[in-house]
Amino acid sequence: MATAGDAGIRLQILEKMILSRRFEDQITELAEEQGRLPGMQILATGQEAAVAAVLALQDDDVIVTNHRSHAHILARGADPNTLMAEIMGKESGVNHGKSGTLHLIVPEVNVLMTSTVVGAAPPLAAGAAFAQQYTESGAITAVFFGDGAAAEGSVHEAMNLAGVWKLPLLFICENNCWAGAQSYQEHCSVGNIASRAGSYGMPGDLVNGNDADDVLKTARDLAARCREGKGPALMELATYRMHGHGEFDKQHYVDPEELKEWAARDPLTMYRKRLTEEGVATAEQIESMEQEAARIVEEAVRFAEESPYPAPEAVLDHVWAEARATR
Ligand SMILES: Cc1ncc(C[n+]2csc(CCOP(=O)(O)OP(=O)(O)O)c2C)c(N)n1
Repeated sequence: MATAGDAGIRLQILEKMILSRRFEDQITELAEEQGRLPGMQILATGQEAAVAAVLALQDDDVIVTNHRSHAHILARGADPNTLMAEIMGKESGVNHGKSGTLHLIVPEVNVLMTSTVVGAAPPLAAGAAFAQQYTESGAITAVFFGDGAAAEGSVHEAMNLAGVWKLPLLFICENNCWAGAQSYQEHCSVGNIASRAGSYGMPGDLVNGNDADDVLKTARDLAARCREGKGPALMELATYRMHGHGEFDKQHYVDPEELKEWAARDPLTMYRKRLTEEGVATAEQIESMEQEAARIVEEAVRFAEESPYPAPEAVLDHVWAEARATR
């Protein structure tokens, strides 16, 4: 569990959780105002404790993630202005307005890929981890994916190969109980996904995915193991998706009691309370984090709204990698 020496990182986790919630609440507001936000928005509201897994990593580690990625990317330290501009499809966005929210790439902070192609991230992450192993870089890769993705063949292939080659790859399954409109029980044959790890020769830990301290501890332990050359590991965060699949989805298929139960275990409320009770953060400190997050998000929206859309003639720019001569 967290120790007295962890105060600094726990404050950073809380700060990033607050920023992520504010950022996504803003997206929810914009999505409801017709015309201010193009395309589909998929949010990680309720899953913010995953931020602790990102902060357990080193700066040179790589992350690969799926369509529910804003919290991961903000925790990694990406610029909220260019992230919001990308989500709004603007030229000043991290990918020049070409990716939108679903396929973000932020190489400056080692976010190799975000993809909504379900199950696409783990095989690519295995490639990144292989490169790290081959070049003896000492870095590792962490890949985030959902419980729905855990049922895809590509994820099992990536786990098998990572196990065989002992890749420095940390698999992080955010089991938020839903895949689109399908519940976990409807698409998964086992009680928990972590138990599958043994089939691929790696450890698998199931953690309370709404408890940032549990997430931090397990991510630190498993990342250290990957870094020591002991091969991959899997952690499953038992959490819940508080919004629909996208902002268009009003969750008519979800039992309101279930939503209420999970709302009572809101990771942000719990962490704020715990850090205050333990004397790690004062109420004033938390209030100032909230104000700072509101200021950052307001500035990001202003920056994005004032930025132009990409010119029509630039439609093919930045879409393909430039060919590089290798010899
Ligand atoms: C290969 C593929 N199949 C189906 C879809 C449609 N789809 C998009 S997200 C999603 C659900 C994914 O669920 P999960 O992996 O649990 O992630 P979550 O959205 O719950 O975070 C589906 C079926 C897709 N994008 N790609």
